[in-house]
Amino acid sequence: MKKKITLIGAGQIGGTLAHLIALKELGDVVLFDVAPGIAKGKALDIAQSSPVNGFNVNLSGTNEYEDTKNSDVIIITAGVPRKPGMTRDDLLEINLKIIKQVAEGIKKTSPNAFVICITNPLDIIVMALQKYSGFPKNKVVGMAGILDSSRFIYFLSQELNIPPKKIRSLVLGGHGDSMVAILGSTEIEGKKIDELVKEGRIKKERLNEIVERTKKGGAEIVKYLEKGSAFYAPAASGVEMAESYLKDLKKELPCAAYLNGEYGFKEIYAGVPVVIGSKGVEKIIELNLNEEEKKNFAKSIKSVQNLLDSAKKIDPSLI
Ligand code: TXD
Repeated sequence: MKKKITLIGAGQIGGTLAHLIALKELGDVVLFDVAPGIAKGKALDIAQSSPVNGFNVNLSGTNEYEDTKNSDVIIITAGVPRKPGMTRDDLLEINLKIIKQVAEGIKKTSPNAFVICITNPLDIIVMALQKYSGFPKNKVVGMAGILDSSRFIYFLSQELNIPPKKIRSLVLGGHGDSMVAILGSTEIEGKKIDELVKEGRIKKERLNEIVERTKKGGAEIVKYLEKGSAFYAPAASGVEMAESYLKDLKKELPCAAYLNGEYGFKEIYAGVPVVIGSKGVEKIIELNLNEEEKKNFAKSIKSVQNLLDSAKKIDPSLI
């Protein structure tokens, strides 16, 4: 039985998600957008490439939730990007309203779906989505950590001239300037990064510069594009999560997941390593963080909490 994957938001990331999912033949794709022309146009355009790339999945576009019913996976990118002069709180207010609308739509039509949220400010929007939809907490997860970790690994691979696949690392915590690169778990060809520092292959100062560049990874792309934000790497990251669920791969992936005491925090979503399989978020992996990592992780959670407090002022039903 072919799987059904609904993409709520057919913009830059939504369109790229649809293309990648079609090329990997993960399932039939329904693109949903309040601007129906975008959804229908992108679905048809990608579908017309099927003879070239040989994939055999159906793609359609709509602005009716009825057309998305009984989806196995829903990936949400619906929202507005931050415009010049817009504060994070302005963006939060607008995207909270949008995600409430989306939650209403999907809970009526696909109550058993695995839901991957991408819309920013990610850590809060994914939390609001879970509350508004009432979906089980292990079936609602945020995409950010895979992207942040991928950016960090890419920068390290460029610096050390080593293929990205030979580098393992994790960037955890909130999806913002307070994100935490877990250097204690960073390995280059099986060697801990600290050993490379000791060997003089990379200076500590240079490593710290790469960590800072990762934190600003999204802003760097925005600066180049001028209009819009990153979408290829975010889409690739979302597809990895969807594939792990659909194929029960039980991959260990850094995602924004609901903490219920793990890492010492409760009732908050934050970027942590999780196992994603056919049951959704099947396990939260608790790493042995060193003292500095613990401190930075706690700081990152605090920044998420602060934004959550703003969200609760905007919509008291989130309390
Ligand atoms: O790592 C991450 N999580 C981030 C997330 C990485 C990059 C981008 N990040 C955020 O994803 C970004 O700040 C946005 O909040 C989302 C989507 O980014 P994208 O670049 O795809 O934005 P677009 O191109 O503006 O697309 C958003 C679409 C657009 O077509 C709107 O018409 C549609 O969302 N939209 C809606 N669809 C359905 N329902 C409603 N209510 C709605 N409102 C807008």
